[in-house]
Amino acid sequence: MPNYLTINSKIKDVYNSPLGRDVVDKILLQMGVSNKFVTNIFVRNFRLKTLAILLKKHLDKDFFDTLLNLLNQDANLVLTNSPNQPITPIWWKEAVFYQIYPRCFCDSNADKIGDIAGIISKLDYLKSVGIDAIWLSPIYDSPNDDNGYDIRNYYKIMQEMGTMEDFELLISAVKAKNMKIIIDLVVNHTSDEHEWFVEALNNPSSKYRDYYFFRESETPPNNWTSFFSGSAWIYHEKQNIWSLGLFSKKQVDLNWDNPNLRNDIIKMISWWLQKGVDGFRLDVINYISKQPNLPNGNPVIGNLMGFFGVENYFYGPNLHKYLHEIKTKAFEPFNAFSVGETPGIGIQTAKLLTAEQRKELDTVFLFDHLENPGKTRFDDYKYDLNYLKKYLINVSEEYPNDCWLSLFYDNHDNPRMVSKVTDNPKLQPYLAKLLCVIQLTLRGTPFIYQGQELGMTNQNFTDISQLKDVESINLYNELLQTMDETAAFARILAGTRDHARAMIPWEIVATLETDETSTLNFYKKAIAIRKQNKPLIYGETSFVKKAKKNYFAYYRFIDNAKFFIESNLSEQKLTSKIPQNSQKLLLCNYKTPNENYMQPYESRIWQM
Ligand code: TEU
Ligand code: CA
Repeated sequence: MPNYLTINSKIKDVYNSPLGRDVVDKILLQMGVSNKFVTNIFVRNFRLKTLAILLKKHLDKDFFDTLLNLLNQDANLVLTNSPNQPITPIWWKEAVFYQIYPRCFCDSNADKIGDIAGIISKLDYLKSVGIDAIWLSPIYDSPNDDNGYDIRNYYKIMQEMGTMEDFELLISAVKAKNMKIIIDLVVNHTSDEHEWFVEALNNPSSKYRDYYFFRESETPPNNWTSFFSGSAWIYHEKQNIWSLGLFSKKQVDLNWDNPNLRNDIIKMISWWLQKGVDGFRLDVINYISKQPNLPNGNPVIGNLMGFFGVENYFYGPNLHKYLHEIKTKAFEPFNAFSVGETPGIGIQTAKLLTAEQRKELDTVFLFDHLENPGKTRFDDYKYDLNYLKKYLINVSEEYPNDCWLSLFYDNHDNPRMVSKVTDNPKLQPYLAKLLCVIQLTLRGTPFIYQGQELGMTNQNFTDISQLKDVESINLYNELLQTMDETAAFARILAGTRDHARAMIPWEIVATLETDETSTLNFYKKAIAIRKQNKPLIYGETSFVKKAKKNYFAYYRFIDNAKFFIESNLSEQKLTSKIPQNSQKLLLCNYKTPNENYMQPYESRIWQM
């Protein structure tokens, strides 16, 4: 019997279902409230009905209907996690990945745009750092409204980046160095210049018409909002019709409920695998299944999340089915690796998306550690690393052996983590190394974002004209309706994606390579240590002194091979004795550890 939740269910019943727990945790995180609130014995036994009466001023009936409808979607889903099975060893669990955002990685022909030839010229460098696999952000043909995340032709290379020949050269150069390469797969939407869309828009009887969401209506067909400001609906004047686009006005969402679309996507994936890529990073892949008939978003949820409509597509009714289909029909025949970008997904549903036996995704990028509770990317605040510690302990302890974590702090969509934590330039290099230690010694695949290994920090933008990103520019214009230019710019500055989209300063790398104390050399050492010691990859993790503020420490071990990793998360000295039974200090971001305390952002790897 499926376990349906109703208005008579108790909070604890909701919290006991994977999706229910993720949704409740997400709401609390968004409000900046601890989840102790729900685990509290008194609240646990509240019925939803009681909650509805108590909170009727804030939460209407529609809120509970929406919530129950969403939660009951998974009622028939059988949990198969078997936490104690041994880990299946495989290359992508052992690999250190490196994300390249091609536009600003390396420019080979002085047109100020990074390109494929530039990437090829830096493979020796990446190899010297210890990188095993590359994830390439989009290099497909695109009008670049969103730097390539708006694809015009899945089978062509963007002119500015080079040719298909260059790309094939890149694949063989990567293979020759015994490395792997995965590419971005952007299939939640295409560019409005993609031939499918052009045809669909202009010819209502085209077979591509149903590849997208078209609606005739006086006003936007529903209240969904775009991640890049305004309505999620794009009006096409000439045809007097609307199409759905959750991102920019030139990115149109695909209708995955159409089996022909799915077949075309599967064909395209297989074509790239045939060419020799080793797998994919799947852009906003959890958004591909939309609630039928695209119902209005609940306003309470919309206001809480900052976007209207999300509950209708962040974990849609056919998500598992469609992922299973691409896994079995496209990825599996090539043993291809898949990492899903899944904004809004929590730990419990991530386990459903990545449990080995369920055959959906190999791993996912989760985002709940990128901001402190109650904060969003555009808030100007100092990130507290004690929250990162809490999050990493929780997710590490929750993940069973048949799921695998990905570990990252930086990517092309976020300001640099180092800058979020401190703006003290003297301490930033220590912090960069501390973050490096944590990323390379926990269980999970590390994804290093270009420049992170150089200790890169945020840019010193002083004027809106310096920003290029469509999200920043749209948001700035939206903010001007309610605040002055100075206030609007301050908000944009806190969160703009352009911080991570600065050219890599190759001219300083030679100096960093010869400087023994550089962040770059520290990364090289940390990666080498991880590779030489299997317990750091597959070993058990046991966290210690969890309650000690500003202190993050854990053992990684297989049998008697044991490592101890400890970090001071604060800018102050922290009282701490050198661990007993420590055999050897493998790595530390200070010259010599003090017997009685740790220095600001000090981090150490001990062999026990
Ligand atoms: O990002 C998806 C996404 O939802 C966010 O993580 C992103 O930070 C965005 O700014 C939301 O406010 C992916 C890509 O990584 C991003 O570069 C693209 O712009 C986006 O999808 C659309 O393809
Ligand atoms: Ca170039």
